[in-house]
Amino acid sequence: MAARITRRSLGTVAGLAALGAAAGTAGAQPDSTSRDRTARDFPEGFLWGTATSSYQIEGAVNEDGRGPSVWDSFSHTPGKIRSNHTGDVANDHYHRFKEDVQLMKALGVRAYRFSIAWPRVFPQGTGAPNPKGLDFYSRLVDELLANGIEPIPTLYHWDLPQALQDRGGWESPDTPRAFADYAGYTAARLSDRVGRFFTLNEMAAFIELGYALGIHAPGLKLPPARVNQARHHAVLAHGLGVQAIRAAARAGTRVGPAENISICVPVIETPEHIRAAELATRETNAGYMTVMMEGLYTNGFLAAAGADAPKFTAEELAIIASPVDFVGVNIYVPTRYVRAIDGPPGFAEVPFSRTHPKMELDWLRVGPEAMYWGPRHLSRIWGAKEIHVTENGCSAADQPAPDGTVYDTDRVMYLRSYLTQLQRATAEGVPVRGYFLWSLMDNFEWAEGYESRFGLHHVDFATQKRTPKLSAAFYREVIARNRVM
Ligand code: PNW
Repeated sequence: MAARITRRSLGTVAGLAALGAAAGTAGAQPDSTSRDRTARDFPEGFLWGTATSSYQIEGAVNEDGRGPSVWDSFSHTPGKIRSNHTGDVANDHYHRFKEDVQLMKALGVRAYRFSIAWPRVFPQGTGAPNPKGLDFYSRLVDELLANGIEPIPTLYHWDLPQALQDRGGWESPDTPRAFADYAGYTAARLSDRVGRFFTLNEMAAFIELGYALGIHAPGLKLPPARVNQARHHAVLAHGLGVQAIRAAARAGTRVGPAENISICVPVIETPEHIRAAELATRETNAGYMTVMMEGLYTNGFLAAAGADAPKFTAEELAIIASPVDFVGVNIYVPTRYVRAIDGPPGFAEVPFSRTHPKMELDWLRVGPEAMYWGPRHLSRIWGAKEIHVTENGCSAADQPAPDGTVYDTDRVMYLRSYLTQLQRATAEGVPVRGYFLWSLMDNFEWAEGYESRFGLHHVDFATQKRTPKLSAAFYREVIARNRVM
């Protein structure tokens, strides 16, 4: 019998424990008879996971031979990060990873997406490897496997070795090659236990925010031609990385990107607006997903760039479009709503209403249907055969109640509405196979420091105490029952 949850018990920590107990007992049985199946069920074997990244949680920035990254430099530059926070200690995950694996186990996740810090493996970016750095990830992999959780590393989540930045960073044509060498080296040493790798996380974000807007590391505001070249090097790194991993890792190792696509949502779901949304999605991702899937820069992209277009060769385009085993996409927002228009380009943007709901950050506009249209566009526009939602989640103004628990009803509402749309995609046959909730716990939210909280677990950064929020109890139920709850 599931623990009985009363209105009174919900108001206490014991109440949250009771919610957990329900997931651990009767509630843990997925409904299996067809009579019980409803429009809320996910396909059998759906891969439920959670996600984090190295610089956001590890800390231990000077330990075991790790070299500095662009994020160390950036966060130590006064005025770049809210309250001048840094990732020096972060969640101290480097020392507490076993405890954190137990948090995952309690959630019931089947997979964990984490990232490997390049400057731990190659402190100078290239040259001599640092075996102690890779050893940390090897121990993490073992701990996950011992707890029945599949480790799925991302090879680059923005912490570029500072030594490579000093030689031009993503503006340098040598950086994609250096990434491929590091990716091949790392995959070769983990692929006895790791079967899937993601290459780079959100090329669109680290290039636009770091090289054009200057609000992320390395803090540059470059003119368009140089941004376009850096962007080209990022997608080239992805392609070279795919090839290097295939060449170096155990046969059968699977690999794909973890990109943040611009999702254009049809303002009304009529055939003509849907068509417009597809055209708009292809065009607005031209520098990233489109070139990776098609091996070409669209005419629209090249025309808009004009003399600022990146320099590239046909051979590079073929590398960028190296076949992948799956496509990972981070989905937070409907990037834009679009409608059909007569004449080129066939779509027009519909502005957001001033009162369009958003979560705790300005860019976090709520639009659950992005979770349906994102995967569906990948499948319809580019024929993606296996899709993973590599991130989804939100920050909220979490306030621990007097009992210490965070009752993040808004995050639960956000997740429930997005998962409902993801379920819709699976029910219509869109091949979405996995979902990784961002994030396991509150962490260093880049320029927002620790003040913006995305976790299923609240973290008290003074004591490093992790406490499950209401959303953790919610996600545990979703996973246990394999359905939207
Ligand atoms: C992603 N935007 O970043 C990253 O992959 C994570 O490291 C990060 O913590 C998470 O989402 C939450 O922000 C993004 O401005 C940063 O649209 C900015 C945007 C999107 C994603």
